[in-house]
This record gives sequence, C-alpha cells and structure tokens, in this order.
Amino acid sequence: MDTSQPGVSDFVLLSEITEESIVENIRKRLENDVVYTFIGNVVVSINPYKQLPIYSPEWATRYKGSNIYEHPPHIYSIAETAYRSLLTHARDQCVLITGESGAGKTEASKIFLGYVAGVVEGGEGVKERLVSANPCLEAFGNAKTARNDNSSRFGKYMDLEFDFRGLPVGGKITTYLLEKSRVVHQSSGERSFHIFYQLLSGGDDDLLSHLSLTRNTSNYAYLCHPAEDFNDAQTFTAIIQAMQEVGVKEETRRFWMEIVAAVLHLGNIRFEEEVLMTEGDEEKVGVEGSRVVGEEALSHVSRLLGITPESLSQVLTHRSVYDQAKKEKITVPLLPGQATKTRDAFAKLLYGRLFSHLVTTLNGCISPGSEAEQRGFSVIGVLDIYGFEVFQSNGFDQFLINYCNEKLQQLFIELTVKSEQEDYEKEGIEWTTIDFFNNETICELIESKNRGIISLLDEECTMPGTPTPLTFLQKLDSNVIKHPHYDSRAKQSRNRSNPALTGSAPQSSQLLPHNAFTLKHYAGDVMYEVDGFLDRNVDALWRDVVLCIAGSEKTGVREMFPEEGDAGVGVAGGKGQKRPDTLATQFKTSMSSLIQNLMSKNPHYIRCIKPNASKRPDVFDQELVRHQCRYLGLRENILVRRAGFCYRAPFTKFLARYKMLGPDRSTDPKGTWPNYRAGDVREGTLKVLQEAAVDESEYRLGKTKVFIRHPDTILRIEMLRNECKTWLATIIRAIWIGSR
Ligand code: AD9
Ligand code: MG
Repeated sequence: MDTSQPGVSDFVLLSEITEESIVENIRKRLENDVVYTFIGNVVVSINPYKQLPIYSPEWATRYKGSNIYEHPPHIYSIAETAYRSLLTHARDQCVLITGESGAGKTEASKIFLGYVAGVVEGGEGVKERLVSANPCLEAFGNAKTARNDNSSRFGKYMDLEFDFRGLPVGGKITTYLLEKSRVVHQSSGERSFHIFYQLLSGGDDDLLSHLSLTRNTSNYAYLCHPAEDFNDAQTFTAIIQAMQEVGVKEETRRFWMEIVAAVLHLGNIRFEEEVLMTEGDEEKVGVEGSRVVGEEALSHVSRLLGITPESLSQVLTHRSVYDQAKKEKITVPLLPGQATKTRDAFAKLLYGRLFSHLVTTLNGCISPGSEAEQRGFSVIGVLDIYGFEVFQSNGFDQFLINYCNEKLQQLFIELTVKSEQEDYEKEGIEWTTIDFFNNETICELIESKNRGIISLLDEECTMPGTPTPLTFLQKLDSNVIKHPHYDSRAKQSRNRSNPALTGSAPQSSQLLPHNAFTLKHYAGDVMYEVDGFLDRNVDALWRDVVLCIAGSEKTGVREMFPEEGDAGVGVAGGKGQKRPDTLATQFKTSMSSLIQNLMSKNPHYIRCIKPNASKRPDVFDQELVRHQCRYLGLRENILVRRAGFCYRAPFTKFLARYKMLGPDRSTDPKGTWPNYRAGDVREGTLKVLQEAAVDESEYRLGKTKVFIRHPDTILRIEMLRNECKTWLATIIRAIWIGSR
C-alpha cells in the first residue's frame, strides 16, 4: 500500500471512522491534488476541476500488470483489476460510476476507456474507434446545465468487448432516455445540446449555406439564451474528425447536420389565428384554426426533410381524429397554441430519432466483426449515467433521472453492504451488524406495480375525460400520502390539522406549491412540479405528423421513421391500436434490465464527489462534501469493509485455484487432491491455508466459503501459487528434456 500520499490512501486505515475524518481525509488529499482514495476495491474520486498530470502514458504504464494496491489509488487501478479479472476468470466485468451531476462520472468513464485503449495490447483501430465514439455522443447528448457545463443528458452504458486472448474486438453502446425537452426549452443559464452551437460556430460557409443557417444563435427561437464562448468552433472540427475516425461516412454526417438544422428552423415556425371556412351540415361555417407565419422557416424545414411545405403546414395546423358518431376520420384545425405544441413535439421527436440514428450508426462502426461475434467474447461494461440532480424547478426528466440514481444506489447497497453482511450471517461467521440506510422503500414508492408513482401516472394518462396535472397530484395524494418519503401540500395541511399523523414525513418548513410534490430521495429532498408530467409521459405526437415525415423523399429520413403506415412508439390518435408503453414505463423496464445485466457481472465501483457547487478548482465546500459522503453511504461502506474480509470464495473454487499448495502435492502429481466428492473441501481448504502459513486471525471458514481478511494475504497465496507453477513447469520441462 502506498504511504507517500497525504492522508490515508484507503479510508479503512483511518484511525477513527467518522463523517469528519472521512471529509478531512478527502480535503487533505485534494489540497495536495490527490483525487483518488480506496475503500477496499472501491475508488472514491473527488473532482479537482483542473487538469492534473496523472493521466499520461507513463502513469498508465505503471499500473499495467500491477496489483490493485501496488500503486496509489487511481481509476487505472480499477481498470487494470477489471481487465485482469476478465482474463483470469473469464467473467464479464462492469464498472459502476455514480455521483451527482458534475461529480466527474463522464470524465472517469473516459479515463477508464483511455487506459484500456492505451495499455491493453492488440486491437489497434478498434480501440481508437471506441475512444472516438464518445465525443460524437457527447456533442449530441450533452449540454450545459446549472450544475455542469458538460452535463450528460442521457444515460450511457458501453460494453467493451474482448476476445478469448483479451484483445479488444469492439464495443456496444446502449443509451437511456435522452432529455429531449431541452431541444425546445432551456432554463436560464443553460444551453441546448452542444451540437447546435458547435454547428453554427464551426460549420464552414458552404455547409451553413446548404443548411440555410446563419451563425448568430439569437436568430433561432429554440436556442433560448445567447451562446457563451465554449470553444464551439474548435470542438466542431474535433467532432467531425472523431466521426471520421469512428468510420461515419461523409453523407451520414451531412445528413445529421441537416436534421439539426431542420430542428432549428422548425423552432422559427410560428402560428397565428385564422378563421377557416369549412363545410357544415347545411352551409359553410367559420372554425377557428391557425396558419403558419414564417414561410421561410417552413420551406427550409420541408427542403431539409424532403417533404412538401404544404403537407408540413397541414400537419402542424390540423389533426385527424376519428369521429365516433359519424364513424369516419375527420380533420380538426388546431389553435395557435395547439399548433405550437405539435411543432415542439415534432422537434423533440425528430431530435430523439436523430440521436437514436447516431447511436445505431456508431454501434455499426464499433461492433466486432461477425467472426468475433461467432466465437464469443467477454465484456467490461462501463456505466456512466446522468447524476442525481435538483434544480430550482424540477420536472418529469429529473424525476426519471433521480429514480435511476435511486436504483443504482440500491444496487450498490445490495452488492457491497447488504449482501456482504448477509453472507457472513449465512455462513455463520461472527459479525456485528452495521446499520445502513436502505433506499428500497423509495424505489418501491416510485416503481411498485401496486400503486407506485409510475403506475399511478400511467393510469392517469389513460383516464377517460380530461386528466390534468392536478388530477394526477390528487391521485398521488389519495394513494401514497402516508408514505414517509412523499410530501405534498395536501399532506402538509393534513399534518397541520392533525400533528399526530406527521410521522417521519419530510419536514418542509415552507408550504409546498399546489402543483408540486416532494420526494425524500436518498441524496436529498426534491420538489417536482407536476406540470408536463402527463404530456411528457405519453410523449404523444399526432399520427399525421409521423405519416407525413415517414413519406419523405429522403431515404435517411424514412429510415428514422420506420413506422410507415403503422403507428409507432409515442404516436397518438390512432384507432384500435395497442397503446405503446409510456415513457416512464419504458424507462422502468430498461432500468430493470440494466440492473439485471449489471448484477450478472463482476462489479467495480467509482464513487464520484464534487468539491463545490461553483465548478471551481481549489474550493472545498465542507458541507457539500459531507452531504455526499453521507448519502453515498461511504461510512457504512468503510465500516463493513474494515470489519470484514476482502476475499471470499466457495471452498471448491478456492481449491480449484490453490490446491497445488496443499501438503500432498508431491505425492499426487495429477493434482486431484483433495477429493471433492468425498466432501472434504473444507478440510482441504484448511490444509492449504496451513501449508501457506496463513495466520489463524487472517481467515474464517464458513459453511461453504472461505473468508480472508486482508488483501496482502491473498496476494501472498497468489505469489506462492505462481512460484509453485514455475517450479512445476521446471520439473515438467526437465522430464520432457530427459525423455528426448
Ligand atoms: V452529469 O451527471 O453528466 O451532469 P458528471 O458526468 O458526473 O456530471 P463530468 O464528468 O462531466 O460530470 O465532470 C464535470 C466537469 O468536471 C468536467 O467537465 C471537468 O471540467 C471537471 N472534471 C471532472 N473530472 C475531472 C478530472 N478527473 N480532472 C479534471 C475534471 N477535471
Ligand atoms: Mg456525465
């Protein structure tokens, strides 16, 4: 273990484990530009908000082939361990990177990937493509928010795939729910997705003229605030280069820019009221509707999307509905407000489909060849998802993002604290239980099929009549008001009139607004405004719009809308079609399969912490850090780790690897000792440990597993095994030479 660094490099070495000592250790280290600290095999990372010289090829080389504790804690320690584990045990690995928005997850994922690309041998070309896929994704899926200038607005899980020799052969990216609402609106001080600004600043004159774009961001209604200088022009050049490196064709790149431009122009289409004369039952009657103002924008969008301005204008200002009485489809004109909503829904859908197209294209470029596919491969999955966030105003997107963080926290607790303690109990190992906050109850409140918030939201979305955000809130109140992690205006009034009911409800000192509810998340209380929950959940876009665009004369556009005549996901207004899953339900399903996927792999953890809320280097906000340490459960993690055992394995597995160290190895050249079937594996394990002179205090034998306390012990056993292997190899070689 490295002792040259300030503070302790593994929290378990702190003489006293308190919140103060944990925070103080982080502070001391950050002051000296040391950003990583272990808790056993977990790496805790604090964002330095400045470039440190610890990511050079020389640094990476130090970690190559090393043991996890040989060098100072680093993301490289985790990367090397995960890769070695993959090679040694041929088991899939995964790296879970968690922490709140701006804590450094995305950077950590890139540092991890950088290590694999720089240090793992072979797979030239493949590694470069994997690395270059990232900036492409970030350009279209990241944006400046109040919390992070480069905030991921989508969840990303990337499998790095290796063949049986450990050579990188490819990768696969899975993304989770992009925050599309950002395309049409951004809060003050925030930006839309980077690519909009990058294209306007960095696109060359020919490209911009082809797209009918001007450089000034304030010409575009969808870019709500003036752009700051973010090196957008240079980044655009870098992104194009990255796309070339991944292998994205010139025509695809151009197509993507056309869609980006179409979205921008779409935002400039406005509507004004118009009285339309339509055939009534007996005579023509005037019906209120709307018409497009901004013909220019309309014609740019139609040209870029390969549809006619007339059809576009028609679908933006009208909607077809099925008239139950007449038993036929009729066309209803939309008022300007409704037409604007349709336009925005269209822009979001278009951008969402563009992002999916981008991910599919990138996956096509990085997927392993069919040969590798057939032979199979092992993977290291890296999860970098949007962090827990709380803004001044939080809506549906924050609700899902924070739900996702709850799930990951639950997984962490499940795998590191809960299951570890349960294992000791099950195996009959002496153990003093450590209390921890289990957030399962919050996950249940959100996702339970039986009256969970998502199921109540879905129910409300499909209610006949006209459900509104407020009827949804009432539904929550009548179903989950008693839940200790739920609060609302109704609950506050109830509690005030009957203080005995207060229980453990979140104690908001201020009255909540009428349109909001609060969830007491593991990482803090968040107030969600319900406006938009219903619309966003159904994400409806009138079928006419989709049909119109699916009929585009451009192949690329048609590929993005494969519905053709059928109603696809999120398309409303059809008759007799199966209702597609709502967004929240789709998200819940994808979270559940993500968790299952992660649980099937050998996990490694990077826990990210941000030092201050102002994104500045050398500023340490003690309270902010303390809060994160608390909700990340670092103290409990350290306590379990310290009191516990770093290594555990079933006796059979232990013996399969170390039986050669047993006492009778010289008399049993076939290595069949001990006799597993005779049920003496516990005794065999004990013999191996005794033969290796492992101190009794260093291990415990449970009912089916062996537990070893310190990493140094298992390291020593491993070294003995290596020596033994060399010794055996020498003998075999001698016998072989002698027999010639
Ligand atoms: V979010 O949930 O996507 O909003 P992340 O991903 O946790 O968030 P990110 O990795 O984007 O945060 O880090 C935020 C910023 O902190 C980066 O843009 C860098 O400016 C800065 N950062 C993070 N990690 C490091 C680091 N290891 N070294 C230097 C860093 N700067
Ligand atoms: Mg991120």
